[in-house]
Amino acid sequence: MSEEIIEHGEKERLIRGFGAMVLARTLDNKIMTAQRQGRVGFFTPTSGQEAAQIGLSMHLRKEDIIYQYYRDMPMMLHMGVPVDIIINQIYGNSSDIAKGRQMPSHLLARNYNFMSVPSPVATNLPLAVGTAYANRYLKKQGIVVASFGDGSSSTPDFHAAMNLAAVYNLPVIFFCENNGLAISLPTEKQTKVEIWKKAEAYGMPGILVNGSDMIDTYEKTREMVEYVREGKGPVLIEARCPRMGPHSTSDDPTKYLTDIVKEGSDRDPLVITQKRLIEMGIITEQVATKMREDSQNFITSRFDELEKVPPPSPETLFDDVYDEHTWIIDEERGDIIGRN
Ligand SMILES: Cc1ncc(C[n+]2csc(CCOP(=O)(O)OP(=O)(O)O)c2C)c(N)n1
Repeated sequence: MSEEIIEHGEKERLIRGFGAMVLARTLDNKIMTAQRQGRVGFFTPTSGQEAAQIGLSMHLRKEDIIYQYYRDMPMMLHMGVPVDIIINQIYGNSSDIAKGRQMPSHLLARNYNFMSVPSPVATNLPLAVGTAYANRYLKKQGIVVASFGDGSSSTPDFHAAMNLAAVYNLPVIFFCENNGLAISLPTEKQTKVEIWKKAEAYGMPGILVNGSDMIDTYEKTREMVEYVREGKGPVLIEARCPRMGPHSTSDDPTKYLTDIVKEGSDRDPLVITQKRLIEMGIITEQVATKMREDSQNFITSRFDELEKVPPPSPETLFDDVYDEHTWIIDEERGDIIGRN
């Protein structure tokens, strides 16, 4: 299988994918540290889920639309969303495309087809289905990806979205990043059936992949992506990718999780993927070390630089509420910036 990949001239793609994994991990660690230093407010770390996201997104194209969830920063980086767009949102500063108004860590990048992350989990799934329906009606190219965690599969929105997508044969990839927990609740305490198996109940194919291995995910999801692209209907992919840290910067995982995957251990997706790439002769140990150093320097410099960007000015709070300001808005705005 792996030799097949090299023969197809996909070396560059694998290197790029691994590079995005390294970059994402570096940024993730940087944001976590900065949050502990009081420099940013809140974050939902992505460590442990890089290989799953990037393994899938290696099949995606620019025209595809992603309804991501709050742990998909690695996928965004891999799909070309500039680091600055992400860091500005993390700071919620005046260069933030969401103007500092979005819930922290709920990223968006509309120009890169990444929709805004909603806080109520799984509400992105029906939106993805609606978008796929609209795209087909408008004869637009591209497929839609909707990602979510294992806990989100217990919501009514998951079932409604899966059902509707299947009934209408819509081009949607339901991508479950099963990190084993919904905050502190283990997967086995919220569902009796493995998540990928639920596909059958709705009449779509479902598969399970090792989401800790970028190459495994890439190879095993290929057929599923092709199936959706060919207009055959939706699919459900479950990628197992154990969480490596807290749910968010607001909880202490040692209170509920004894088996944490440690960074640098042989269960760390970066270690697993790096080892495989070295074995395949695609990169060397030295190349991997250089990638990590370059990422570290790049992220540190962008993070420190963008910290200097001032917060949005208070009067911008009233922009975009209505097309034309009402007298109430003008009055409230006047209370903040001073009346004439
Ligand atoms: C509809 C809804 N219910 C509950 C919550 C509170 N909540 C926020 S994150 C979360 C855990 C979701 O777990 P999962 O879908 O497995 O994603 P993970 O955080 O593990 O990546 C919960 C329950 C919410 N945001 N929305």
